[in-house]
Amino acid sequence: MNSFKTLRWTVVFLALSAGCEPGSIRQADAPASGDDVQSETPDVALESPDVLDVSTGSDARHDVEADADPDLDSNSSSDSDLGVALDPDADADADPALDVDSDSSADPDPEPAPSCPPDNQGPGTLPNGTIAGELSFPNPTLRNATILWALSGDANANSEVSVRFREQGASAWRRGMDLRRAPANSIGGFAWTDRHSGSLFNLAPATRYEVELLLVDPDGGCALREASFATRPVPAPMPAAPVKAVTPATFSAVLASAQPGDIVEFTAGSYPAFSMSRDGEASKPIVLRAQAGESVVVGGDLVVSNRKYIHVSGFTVNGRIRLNSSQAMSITNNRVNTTGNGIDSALRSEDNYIADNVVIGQTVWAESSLGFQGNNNGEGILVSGPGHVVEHNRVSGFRDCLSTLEPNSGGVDLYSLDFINNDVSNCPDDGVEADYCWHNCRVIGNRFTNVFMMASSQPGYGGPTYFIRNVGYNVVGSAFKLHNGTIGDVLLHNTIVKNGHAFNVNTEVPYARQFTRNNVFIGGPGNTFGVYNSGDGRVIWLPHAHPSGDYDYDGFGSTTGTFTGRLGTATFTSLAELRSRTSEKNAVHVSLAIFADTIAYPSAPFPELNPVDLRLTGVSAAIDAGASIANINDGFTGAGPDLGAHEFGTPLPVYGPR
Ligand SMILES: [Ca+2]
Ligand SMILES: [Ca+2]
Ligand SMILES: [Ca+2]
Ligand SMILES: [Ca+2]
Repeated sequence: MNSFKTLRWTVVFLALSAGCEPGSIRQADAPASGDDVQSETPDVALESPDVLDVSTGSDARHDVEADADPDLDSNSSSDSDLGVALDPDADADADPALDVDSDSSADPDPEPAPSCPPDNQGPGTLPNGTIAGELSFPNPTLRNATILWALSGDANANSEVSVRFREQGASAWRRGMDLRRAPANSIGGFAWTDRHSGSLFNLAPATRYEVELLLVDPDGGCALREASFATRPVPAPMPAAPVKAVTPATFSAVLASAQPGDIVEFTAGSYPAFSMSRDGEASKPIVLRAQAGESVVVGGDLVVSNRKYIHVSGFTVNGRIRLNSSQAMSITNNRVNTTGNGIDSALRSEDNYIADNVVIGQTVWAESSLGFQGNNNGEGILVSGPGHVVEHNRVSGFRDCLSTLEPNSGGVDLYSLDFINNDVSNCPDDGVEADYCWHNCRVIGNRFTNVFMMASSQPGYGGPTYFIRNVGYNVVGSAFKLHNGTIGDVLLHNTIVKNGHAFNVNTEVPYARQFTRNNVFIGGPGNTFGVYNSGDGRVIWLPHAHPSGDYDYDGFGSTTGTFTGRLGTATFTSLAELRSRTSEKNAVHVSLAIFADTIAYPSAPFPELNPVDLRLTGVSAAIDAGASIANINDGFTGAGPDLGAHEFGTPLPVYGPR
């Protein structure tokens, strides 16, 4: 079978059983957090950092070969992986090259199941040992699944959970990304308990998966759990559903008597704002759709609040689509032109699917629009509650183009949320405001162009909050707004080209337990825009990064020609100093030349710039310089994963509507 995988699992197992830590484990102590959590916390003006000793940038690009991946899970198996479309139908479970002859009857079990070490069986002893608690999989989405595993003990937060999974009925297992340890803590009065948590990525919809999890604490405490969960299907009408055509004269009466399973097909014309009063059922949604190819315009809000199992597709809505307190809705292929919010789900909703819409607001990308107090308004797509999937939408012209809802406005249960492959532009506060995320918010494969903050996590409640394979071009403030004492953000394979500092966070409230790998951050000369200064082109400006953060394998550059910055208390003026003084032991120095296209530095962020293609050229410091991460970059080519959002040779994702 897959000897590589067996070896990896065994090595991890042995390392854990020997009390060695295969990964970078940090102490748990998160900072005491301020209580400044509030709705739309104003952004402090980007400070002018103390002047660092800026050396002449003398760093040659480092030797890529020196970055041979030390991870235990380095291989190049063909697992279907996140955002790498090399071989989308392949996974390790079906890899013929690795399976040849390995399943002969003479073989013992080719993939020994994980088990607890002989000297570490069962619960540990408090305070530092671990006692495993309840395991759950809340609100699986179409393609990703959340794992929550409660625990007690482990006061030193060094227990680890490794994961393997497979489709039910498949013979071989795949490795998942290790869960993230979220120590008990609180921010702004919101408290959470000790847990391991994480996601399985890039699953198939409507599929049941088996999972095995092994928790090992070197202080004592081991638990092995097996479980299963099923992903949700892509919403679809009932087979052989009756189709009821309506006109502006008849639609109201038809909607009022609609039955579960009905397809109400709106013929061409102008319709007034309306509100739906009937519910569908799980296998019998009520489908409201525009006749194919016809212009069906709703002259105001289309309201499906307090409803279940309603599909809304193909409309032009001159107003909002409102779905407060809704469940299992499908909002697809609509065009929303709005002066306020776009697709608006205030109050707790659950398991909604919002895809392939074009959502256009009135906010202009201009210097005077920047920030919370800028001349901007509206949220393009706003969600509250768990399990929502927001994918392949095109959203432009809002204060926050994609957003969760703040707790003081009714935001609650913000977990298991997917924001995937959206095309987002002209957002003078946040491209995506993933604030107050409880855990497992997943911002994956989006394209952000012309944004003040690309992605806000203000705060994350322990995480993980995943930001994976996003691209940001013409970011003015910060790519990642890690404010309000956020804890547990996971930044993997993002590519950022921004004005000013490359990777910066402008708050004096420490941010803790961040985990970064394989990102590209490129900045350059900055300036003052409105009341904000974008920074003077340091490659890292994270002076309040808590020591629990784990930053490594990232690529940095600045068109200033210097390589300076600060990570926590450590300052540096060269790549060598960055590597020697911080956790970025495997950082590389990159520049705009890593991209295949000629990418202009966004020196003048206004007016809006066009999206760019940030795929790599074949030879650069970014190629093969990344760390291997199971279920994230398994399908890489060459000697290792490439830095940034796109493995070399892969097509661009479809950003926006399909
Ligand atoms: Ca422990
Ligand atoms: Ca918002
Ligand atoms: Ca915001
Ligand atoms: Ca590679």
